[in-house]
Amino acid sequence: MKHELPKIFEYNSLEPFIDEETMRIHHSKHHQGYVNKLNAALEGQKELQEKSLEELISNLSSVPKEIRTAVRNAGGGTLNHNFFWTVLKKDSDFQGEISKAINKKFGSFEQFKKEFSASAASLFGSGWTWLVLNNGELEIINTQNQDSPLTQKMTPLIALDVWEHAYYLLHKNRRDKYINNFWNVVNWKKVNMFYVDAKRKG
Ligand code: MN3
Repeated sequence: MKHELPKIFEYNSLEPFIDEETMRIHHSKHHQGYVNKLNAALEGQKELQEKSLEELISNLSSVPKEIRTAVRNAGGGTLNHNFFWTVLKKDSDFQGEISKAINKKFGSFEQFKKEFSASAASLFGSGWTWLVLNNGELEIINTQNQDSPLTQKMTPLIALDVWEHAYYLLHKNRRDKYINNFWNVVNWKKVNMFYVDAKRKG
């Protein structure tokens, strides 16, 4: 089975916080590129093609060495973007169990945003900033390149793509402006769903 680029929301629906042109290129070129490279890497690998991408990325050591790096990069790139789009939405209020858990863990919503933003700003090179559930605890982590928290047995709840391609068209080198805007497009309803789900599974 081939992996496919998921259909997502209208490219202009996160304006003015994330612009239409960035969304178009990010989804239809960058994300599509990862999907294509993943399918190319899995060519002829019947058994691996049957597995879900989550399964592959959670167990990279079970992927044959010759294609492990390709699966890690292109598979991670595919999965990370699949996830990223689902936690983006305008006008979503900080809500639910996740809001209580964040307030408890970080002291306040403002403090959480401050720590997450600082983590994203400090990431050197290309990568992602995440809010994850790690052994039942909320944690902010960075991953390099297209590495996924799943590989480290952590469950992603929020993702922020801090590759330059995610903000350069609108903000040029100003990653801080992109990070500030991000807080206007977090889909808290979805994040809460992922949190409740992960908690239930333990
Ligand atoms: Mn990206």
